[in-house]
Amino acid sequence: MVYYGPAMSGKTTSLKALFDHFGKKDEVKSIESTVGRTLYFDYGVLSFQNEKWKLKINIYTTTGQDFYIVTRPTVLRAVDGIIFIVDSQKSAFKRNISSWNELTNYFDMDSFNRLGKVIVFNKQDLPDKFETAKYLDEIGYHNFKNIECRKSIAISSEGVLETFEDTLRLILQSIYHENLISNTV
Ligand SMILES: Nc1nc2c(ncn2[C@@H]2O[C@H](COP(=O)(O)OP(=O)(O)OP(=O)(O)O)[C@@H](O)[C@H]2O)c(=O)[nH]1
Ligand SMILES: [Mg+2]
Repeated sequence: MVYYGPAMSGKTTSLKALFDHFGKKDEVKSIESTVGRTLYFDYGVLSFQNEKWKLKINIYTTTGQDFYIVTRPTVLRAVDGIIFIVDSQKSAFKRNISSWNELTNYFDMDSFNRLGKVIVFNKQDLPDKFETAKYLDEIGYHNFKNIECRKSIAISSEGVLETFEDTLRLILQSIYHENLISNTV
């Protein structure tokens, strides 16, 4: 799973809040500048298991800073699910659009549709937010498959776990439909 989105939208905060929920905040590895901006990525692993199965999920963020744009396709290699963190402030509207267009350009339509994707309107605690519908119209949301959206406040962990669960469900549904998981009893 990869957290993607424009600079400063809350990707690192979301990933850290997720790991904090599972008591694993200390296990997140970050490559950061001295002022706390993501240089390359943040990375962590979450594992879940019962008697029958074991699931290991590698989770990354990308850097939103254009100076480091070359690092983004590397992080996207072999991705199964994308959590797209939108900065909901009006002032960030255009940057959210460019970031989405950049993301879709890394894939052909079939591969992109196969990925589980959740668009997250973060920073809901702030005033001066744009309408989510306006953003979704602009990116042609209804043309994409395996996609959902929700809202979050990453600084207080609101919506972060739910987003993770939605993304995981979309990924597993997609894998199931591709017959990569067999329905054995
Ligand atoms: N008010 C508010 N601030 C937030 C929220 N989520 C993140 N922030 C703040 O936004 C700033 C950027 O957050 P980061 O998580 O570092 O953003 P990022 O997307 O990882 O940024 P880059 O790695 O530089 O692209 C920080 O000051 C966060 O505290 C939120 O839900 N509400
Ligand atoms: Mg970051």
